[in-house]
Amino acid sequence: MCGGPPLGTPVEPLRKGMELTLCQSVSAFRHRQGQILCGCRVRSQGRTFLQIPPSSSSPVEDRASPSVQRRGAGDTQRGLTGHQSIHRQGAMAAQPGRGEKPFHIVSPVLESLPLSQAAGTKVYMKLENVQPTGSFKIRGIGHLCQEAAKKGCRHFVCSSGGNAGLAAAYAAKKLGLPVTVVVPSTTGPATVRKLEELGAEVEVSGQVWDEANRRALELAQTEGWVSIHPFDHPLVWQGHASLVRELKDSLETKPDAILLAVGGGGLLAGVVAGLRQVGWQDVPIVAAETRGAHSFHAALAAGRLISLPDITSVAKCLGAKMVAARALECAQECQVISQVVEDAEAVRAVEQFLDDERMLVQPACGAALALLYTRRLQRLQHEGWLRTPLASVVVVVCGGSSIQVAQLQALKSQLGLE
Ligand code: PLV
Repeated sequence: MCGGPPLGTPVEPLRKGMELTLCQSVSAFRHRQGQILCGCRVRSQGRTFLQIPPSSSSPVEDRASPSVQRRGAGDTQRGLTGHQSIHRQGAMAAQPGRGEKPFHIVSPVLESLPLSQAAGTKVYMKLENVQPTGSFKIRGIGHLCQEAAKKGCRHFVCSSGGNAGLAAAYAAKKLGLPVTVVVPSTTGPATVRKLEELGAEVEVSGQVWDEANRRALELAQTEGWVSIHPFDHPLVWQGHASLVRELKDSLETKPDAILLAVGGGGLLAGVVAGLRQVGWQDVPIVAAETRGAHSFHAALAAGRLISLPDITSVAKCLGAKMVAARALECAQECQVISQVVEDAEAVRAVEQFLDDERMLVQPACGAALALLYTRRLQRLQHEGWLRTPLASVVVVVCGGSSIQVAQLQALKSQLGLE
């Protein structure tokens, strides 16, 4: 982590009525309405500045050291230990494929009229819900599994809220290797069944993902077993980065923002890696979480990694009590605007999206869609964090397989939405 000015150092207000303070360690700003907004670190005339959103006139000088300390690709990560580790030196430079076909598909990019109407700007959907196993996870997890197999892995073990496990099971089946998926008790029986149908051995351990992950790490001590982390690994980010390269290929112009959901931060890290690869690192990212699974928001507010006491949100697939350290680094490298939505907003967004686009996604994905349906973009524009007018934005429809119509109904009743 870089050293930053002490917490509370005043900076010039962006707009009348907003009280901003620099957070320690990360280039984040706080203001009254509970949002966290981050600026890019930029260099000018030999000095480092925090670039603040477009409508603000004066950049704020960052008195932190210009060299941001980053964890090297070879450092220890959660999910890979000792002899089970894949050697990750230079992993970020590796391109997926290298003569071998990845497991994900090039997903469609479609303009959505209902979402565009709701957001007041052209909205493109990157449809990751149509990937094998129903979410973006196959991009990064598939890539990590392929690389691990090349290095002689004999058995995968993956902790998961559901979707990472499904991706690992799918990849393992393709690679002809056994896989154990450890899920918390909140992962429903339908998902466990799908995992078993894909040939995975399923173990239920703990009530939240973090507890399941502890068990997976124990199992990963077994000779020949490799831990497939659901979000905290450079090869996972590298695999997810393909999503942005596809966007660059299919969109005529650079979008004015990318909207996505954050759980442990793997998707965020992948999108940031992809933005750098295609030269789009100035595209702001709006990162959505649900309240009760808002570990990224909490970390930005504190300027360090924070462990939430519990996961109380219904969006269990966003339920990592602590995000990956890389997620915080991403907020130093790009403009990342963190937004917390209520469970009810995420679930309503799931239902509205089903009506509008005839696709059923998990509340984890509903969190990103809720940004559009609840006029958050307009608010961010009004406050100067996003440009006005916006030409177009992309929402990553991250999908999720752990949802059925009956479950959506149950969630609505649970949240009093009927
Ligand atoms: N879900 C992980 C972690 O769960 C899993 O094991 O499936 N959208 C969907 C549909 C997801 O399944 C997830 C992650 C995310 C978004 C968030 O992605 P991340 O973790 O890369 O930020 C506990």
